[in-house]
Amino acid sequence: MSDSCKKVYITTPIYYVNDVAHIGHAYTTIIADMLARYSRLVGYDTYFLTGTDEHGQKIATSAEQRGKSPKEYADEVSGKFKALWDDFDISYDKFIRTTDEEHKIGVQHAFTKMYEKGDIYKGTYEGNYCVSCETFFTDAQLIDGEGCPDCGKPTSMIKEESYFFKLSNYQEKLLKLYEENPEFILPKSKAKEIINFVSGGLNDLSISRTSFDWGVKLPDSMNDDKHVMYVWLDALLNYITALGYGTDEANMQYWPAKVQLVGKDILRFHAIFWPAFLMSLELPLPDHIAAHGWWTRDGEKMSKSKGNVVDPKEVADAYGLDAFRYFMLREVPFGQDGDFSQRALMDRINSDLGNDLGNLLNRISGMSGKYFDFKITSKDVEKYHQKELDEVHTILENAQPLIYTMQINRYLDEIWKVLTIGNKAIGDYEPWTMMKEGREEEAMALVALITNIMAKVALLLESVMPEKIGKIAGSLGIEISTESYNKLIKNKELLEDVTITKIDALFPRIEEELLVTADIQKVESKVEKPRKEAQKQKQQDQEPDNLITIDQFFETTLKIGTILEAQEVPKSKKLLKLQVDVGEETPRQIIAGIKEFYSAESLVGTQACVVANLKPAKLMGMESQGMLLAAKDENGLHLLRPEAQKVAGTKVS
Ligand code: ME8
Repeated sequence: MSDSCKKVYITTPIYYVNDVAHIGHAYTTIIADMLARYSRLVGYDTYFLTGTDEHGQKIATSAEQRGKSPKEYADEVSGKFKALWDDFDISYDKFIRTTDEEHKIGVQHAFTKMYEKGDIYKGTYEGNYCVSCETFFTDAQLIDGEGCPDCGKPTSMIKEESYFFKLSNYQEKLLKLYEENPEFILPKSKAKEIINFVSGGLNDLSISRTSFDWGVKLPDSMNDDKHVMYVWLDALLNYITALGYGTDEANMQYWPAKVQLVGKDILRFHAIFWPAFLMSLELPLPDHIAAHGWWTRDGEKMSKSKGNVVDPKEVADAYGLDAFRYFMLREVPFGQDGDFSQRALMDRINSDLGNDLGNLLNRISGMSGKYFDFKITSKDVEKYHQKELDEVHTILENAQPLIYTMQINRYLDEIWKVLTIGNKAIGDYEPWTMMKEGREEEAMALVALITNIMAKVALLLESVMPEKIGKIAGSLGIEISTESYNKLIKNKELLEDVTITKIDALFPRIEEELLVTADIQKVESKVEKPRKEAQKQKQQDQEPDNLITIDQFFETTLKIGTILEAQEVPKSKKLLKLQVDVGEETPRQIIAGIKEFYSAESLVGTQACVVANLKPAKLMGMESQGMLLAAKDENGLHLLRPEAQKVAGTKVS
């Protein structure tokens, strides 16, 4: 097949709408975007899918806690994901929502096919269910007889009528798949745990629920409207319903997917259930299920309740979107976990992007302007620099296959080797000496070599940093296009004559950490405790005792909370027991000494300002997970409240 008609389909997981996007979600989406952009550049007919996963008990419960219908709530959060990806210029071709009508029809169509094939039967399920992971577990899998082995939260025993998918029928076929396609699961190191799991035997999979109704109904032909589909069956099928499976199937020509990106948390669903469903539907299987590692803060999982979530938009706004993209793709080998730190990001910006890349472009415009009135010709490059050119072409040729096998950090390492060749050549050949000695032809060949290196590198970095590379291309007077790729990369040709345009520094040096939100500072103060403490000490030495720095102020996380419930604490004159929504998965219990001033009923539905990062304390044997701010004088005690209603969890600063 010629490259131009080769189809490449790239997918991200569809994200649950019970949470806002954090850098983990951004990471998956940025990798997928990079693959899609590279595929388009190479000339492949590319389709890139992302979207949101909106059904299931977890979403229904989150919506209820916020007093919204599931659809209203899903619309709101799905809209935020989409807006973020648009803001990040993510080049998706379709943003699917599992509440889309076509998706539901497609899922019902798939159910019917599997049923007709004899892969679905009706039975009864009894087991330990984790709502958070929307998964059943056997007794043996539970932690301490109760906890979910994936997320640690308590499971509950559920017994219900259910439809089952005959997963057990697919054990041998799956093992054969892994054996015959050693790159089906990437990185390969992750395949072992899947193979072990499948070799241990597969139970049939419960694929419907009767205990709630926020899901896709079974097809009418089943005549059974008590059931909705299991959210993972519904969700996984998005990868084909987005292409019109069961409705308008024109885009099914993109199936099978080239790479399906997932986080390691959901590899099992994608490497076991998903291929089994596809086999049942008699559809071809994706080339790669690629599972990346986990981003943590200070070695801990990010979560709202820990207050250590990194907001990707804040990072991109502070440091630049392209620098953030580069950092995520370069910093951590695909498949391994990474810890987010502003220091590491700044180092990448100052060193790799500022010194190696940005500076080389400066040198090109500086030399071309000073010696050649910005006009560069490549005509003598081969005469003087064949060796360097050969080296560059070999590196770039060998680097590209690393992309689809998800060795993206190695791909970037290789490209940086090429930049090093360029930077080194300037030092080795000293064009200023050449010019002094009247060796103009040689100096031109050298500047042209560097310009060609920059152009080739720009083409191969466009998928990583589209905006900045657009600027480099503008400066070199080239276009980032498949035509340029074919000429400069594939056919290893050189640039036509070009005129260089001087541009502002692409990656100005960053000396100071730029993020100052409470959450980030809080975590950073743990990560870089010694440095911060020294700083604090220095400030304290210089300042009167009763003043604090803004850093110290931000150590306290203040949020607006909505009081959902209030009860008197028996035998206590002062205490009320409150359930307060501070925008987290579950409300916080706060024991507040305000009974003399407020009745329990008068508080329900009102808002107050909450100190959200206090260590939990016990009051009369009950845990208090925060504190309400209040002011007391001779007129009594009054809670501090926002002047107008705010979304629960809104930060106070
Ligand atoms: O699992 N580090 O959705 P989800 C890296 N709806 N990546 C992370 C991350 C972290 N700390 N946290 C999340 C679901 N991710 C299902 C998927 S697909 C048919 C259904 C990324 O919103 C990572 O890609 O919980 C992970 O797999 C995904 O977000 C989970 O998103």
